[in-house]
Amino acid sequence: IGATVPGYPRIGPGRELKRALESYWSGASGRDELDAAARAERERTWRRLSALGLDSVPSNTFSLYDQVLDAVVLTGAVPPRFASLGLDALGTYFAMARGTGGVAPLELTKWFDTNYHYLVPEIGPATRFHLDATKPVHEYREALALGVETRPVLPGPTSLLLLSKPVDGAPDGFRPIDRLDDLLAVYALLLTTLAAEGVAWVQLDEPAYVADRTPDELDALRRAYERLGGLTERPAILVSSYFGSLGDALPVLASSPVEAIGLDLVAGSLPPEDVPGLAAKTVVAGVVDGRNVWRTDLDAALATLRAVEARAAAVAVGTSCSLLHVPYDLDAEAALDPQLRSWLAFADQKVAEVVTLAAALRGEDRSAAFEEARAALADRAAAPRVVDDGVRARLAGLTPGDARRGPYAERAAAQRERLGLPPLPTTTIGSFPQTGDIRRIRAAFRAGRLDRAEYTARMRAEIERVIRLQEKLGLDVLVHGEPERNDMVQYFAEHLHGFVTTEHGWVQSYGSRCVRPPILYGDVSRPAPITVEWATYAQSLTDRPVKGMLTGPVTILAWSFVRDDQPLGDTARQVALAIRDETVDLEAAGVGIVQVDEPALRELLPLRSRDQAEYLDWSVSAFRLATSGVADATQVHTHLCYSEFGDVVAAIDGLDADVTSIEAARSRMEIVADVAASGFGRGIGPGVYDIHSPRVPGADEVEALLRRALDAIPADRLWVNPDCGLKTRTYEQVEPALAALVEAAWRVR
Ligand code: THG
Ligand code: ZN
Repeated sequence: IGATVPGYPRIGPGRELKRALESYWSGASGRDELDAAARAERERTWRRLSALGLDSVPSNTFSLYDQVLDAVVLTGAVPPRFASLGLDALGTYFAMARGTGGVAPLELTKWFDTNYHYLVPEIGPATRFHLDATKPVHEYREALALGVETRPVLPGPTSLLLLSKPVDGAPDGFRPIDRLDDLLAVYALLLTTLAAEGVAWVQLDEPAYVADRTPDELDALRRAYERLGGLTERPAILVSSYFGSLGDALPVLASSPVEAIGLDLVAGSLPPEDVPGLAAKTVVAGVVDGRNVWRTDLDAALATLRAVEARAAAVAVGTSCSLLHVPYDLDAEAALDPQLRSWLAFADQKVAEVVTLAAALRGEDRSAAFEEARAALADRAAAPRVVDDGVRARLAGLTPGDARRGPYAERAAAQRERLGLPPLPTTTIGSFPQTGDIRRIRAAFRAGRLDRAEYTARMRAEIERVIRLQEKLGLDVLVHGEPERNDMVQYFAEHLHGFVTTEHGWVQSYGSRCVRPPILYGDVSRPAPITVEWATYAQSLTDRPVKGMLTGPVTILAWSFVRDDQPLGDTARQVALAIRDETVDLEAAGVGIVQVDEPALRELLPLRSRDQAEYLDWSVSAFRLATSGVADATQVHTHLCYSEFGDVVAAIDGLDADVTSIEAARSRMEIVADVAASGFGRGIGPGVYDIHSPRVPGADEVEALLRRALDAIPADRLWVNPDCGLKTRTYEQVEPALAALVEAAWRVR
């Protein structure tokens, strides 16, 4: 295999695919334009990866929406509600991704601990699997016609089922993995088909096995690869893993008949020396970090490769995971300062590192590249701009008391006195709809077409409009609406020291949606107040309390590229201090409620349960450090945006926020009972309507949800709010929905 990567970005270096998709969906362009854009991106990728010198180039890593959705089509597991629409293949595909006229799309969920989201297949006892190998076969031929022999990449059968959910109405106890044998028949046919095409190697991804797995699930892995490995007509099989160590799954694969195993040696560790069967396998050693943007320590990576060589029949070199999670090319960042640039590697630079390492491993002289890497690493390690002695001293001087507030009962009494809110207070999560007008004003200001005074005046006019609307609707705790922010993490990163932002560093989040994660390279501090001016202006307009809105330290880390030269917990405490400064300044400016959102708290939870307690410890401490600088009478809110709380319910309590808002509408308030049963004893705002859907709820419906919530939560601790921020909705939807929310709260009061 030599030098390779498990995957590569596909949205296009200039987001060409995003534009082509959105244009196609809007009806502005047709099928031919979409196909041409997709073909161009595939061709560009294969030519680029060949030119950079990979020995084995992947194919089928392209997708019009999501690689797991592609596998639904591959295996025929299209749920009947889409199959029965009578659409063509592409129409059915996008219906599963985005829904259509009353038919709900597949559920979108987190791809392991990354910021990518995949579509969840729905598998039931009646799902009829059948092979549709059109896409991988077509891409293989397409690349071959360009002169590039490729290795098709596909989700492995066991991970595909473990990432699926049972169809609605499946019998109790049914698990998608129960259907493994039927699915294996399809994969067997797939491998035979690929062999007939002349495919030499196929890559089957089994990342589900870097998380804790039951003996039963390990046995499924064993059965899968005994069956597929035992086929007589098949390509050589590379089973790829990433985002951690395979643990008990490694001996299972090593003793199966597959030819090669891909290991993540960045998030995971070197395999033990005595794994039975490993000495007969090729190991594709993922020594170049596929998820972060730092230049690789080539000496350390080469040493790791030599250690793998001692344990395996052959070693190939790869990135730790697909490069989907990093931007394309550092060379596109013309404005990036040269010193920082010399420390970084984006996808194409990582491919070059892989090629260099493979050559060095073969004994070729690559000393110039190694020397350059050494010099850049030494420069980074010694760079004054990475270290801020003031921040270090401040952290060193912290005591446990600095992350503790007074007893909740005393805080609650002081806040009641100060805020004078009614029972079941009504509020929103923070953002109001981002109209085209707001986006244009921000863009004009960034481009220098609007001066600061004019920009401030326009933003203030928007804030005033949003405040008056909330007063008219009768909400109790108001927000300024966040018109000045694009992406919340990018907004804070732009205002903090220790971060740099990119111009073109887009990374796919889901479908055509991208984010541009900031790069956190040095000690973090806050040079000046960030949100105080907007919040105090909003408060000056009204007698009702206005919440100050901030993003928490864990979320800022989760949605940035973080430094790898110190423990994440240390970085979190630095960010926490910067946020803490902002909360204290908001309080001093007369803001009585501060909300610090942590929507990504669940996202960074380690995949292995043995690592989770340590994570929850530092993440919860960072939040508390960020929020404990204010007086008892200042009310601290937080918002967490997901509905799976099982693993973190104790941590929510540990955050010690006075009020926590959570997603609850889609589960019809079931989650509230779980939270109450955990002993949670502070204010809670279970979302009473689902903002992810354009549907407007009625007051009766919201009232019923509130009455259900009151079964578990006493009236003096229940808040009334939507599920999440209103940024993606329109005013036509938001106004009647909030009116219904306020009306329902009045009835229940
Ligand atoms: N910010 C960041 N990460 C996130 C979210 C976020 N990860 C989880 C979740 N929210 C992902 N959701 C989205 C939703 C919308 C968009 C991206 C991620 C989106 N992006 C614009 C686009 O692709 O057109 C670009 C936005 C911009 O101009 O900055 O719409 O909220 N960091
Ligand atoms: Zn949310």
